[in-house]
Amino acid sequence: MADPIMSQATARAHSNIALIKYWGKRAGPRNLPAVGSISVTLDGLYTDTTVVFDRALSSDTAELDDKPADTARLTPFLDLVRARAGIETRASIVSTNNFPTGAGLASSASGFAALSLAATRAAGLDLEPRELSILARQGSGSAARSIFGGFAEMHRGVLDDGSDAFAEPMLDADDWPVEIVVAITDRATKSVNSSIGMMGLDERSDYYQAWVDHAETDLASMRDAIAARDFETVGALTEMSCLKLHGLMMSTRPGLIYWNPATVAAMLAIRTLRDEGTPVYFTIDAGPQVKALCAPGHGESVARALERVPGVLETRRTALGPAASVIA
Ligand code: 2P0
Repeated sequence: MADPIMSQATARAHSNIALIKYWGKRAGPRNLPAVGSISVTLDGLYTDTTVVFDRALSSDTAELDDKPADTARLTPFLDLVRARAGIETRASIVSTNNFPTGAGLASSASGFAALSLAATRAAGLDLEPRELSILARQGSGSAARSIFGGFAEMHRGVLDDGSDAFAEPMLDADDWPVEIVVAITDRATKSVNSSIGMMGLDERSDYYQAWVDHAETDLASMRDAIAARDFETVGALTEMSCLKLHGLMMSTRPGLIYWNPATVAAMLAIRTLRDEGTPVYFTIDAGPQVKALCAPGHGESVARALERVPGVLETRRTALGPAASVIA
């Protein structure tokens, strides 16, 4: 289309948490994952992003939570959208998270999913969810999953052009209303972001090939367990994928430790709750927060228990959330 003087759109995308984790990239320039992943999208954690393409701008600008943000990762991403729309106009991006940014709560997932939707709509494009997921992946691997609500699976794909590396919906949020409780143990931005943490793993970790080799088996088991609504198996696979991920991180030169003492205390508290009969399992991403996966109806009691764990600053309880959507 011809570049309009100004065009804008606002989108909301929800954060997601992987049950079967993504970590590591295939060779190539398009942010291709080395392994598939399976996630749940969260109702209570989201990013709202407004993109304005404005011919008065000489470069892209960005603001996150009312502060200027670096455009180094954003301009190449907007260039993908501009190329697709056949426009050259620069854009302003204004984004807000309703949760701490960069602290292991998947802000890049909700952020790049919201940006993908807002930027394409503002540029006059109306992409199918799969195309949007492929685009979002190029911003951040986990963002490909936040295009969808409920349970979603990200495919690693095999093609160099990334056209088969996208996420797909598995179950809607209402199909199986499991709950998530996030125990926040530190609000600071993490020291090693995920993209850097997972760079060059084949050279940096002796465990990496084993991680890649076992991914398909874990994904297949998780697919079956979700289809059967088998909470205990979903939970056990989730906890094991988390521990394998952190084993891989710790084995990476230089060893990456994202946990603090409260992280470990919360993990152990969740295991104690389980021993006492509460259906709950933990997972942890590239940060110190602990996410408790709770069977339907158990979120409140788990939140109360985690609030009593020394070092847990606060908890957030959330249901599963919807797909990314345009809100203005
Ligand atoms: C996941 N994480 O599956 C895993 C588990 C964190 C731990 O995906 O380089 O920000 O932008 O593709 O998506 C975080 O990594 O990395 C992530 P990039 P991303 O959720």
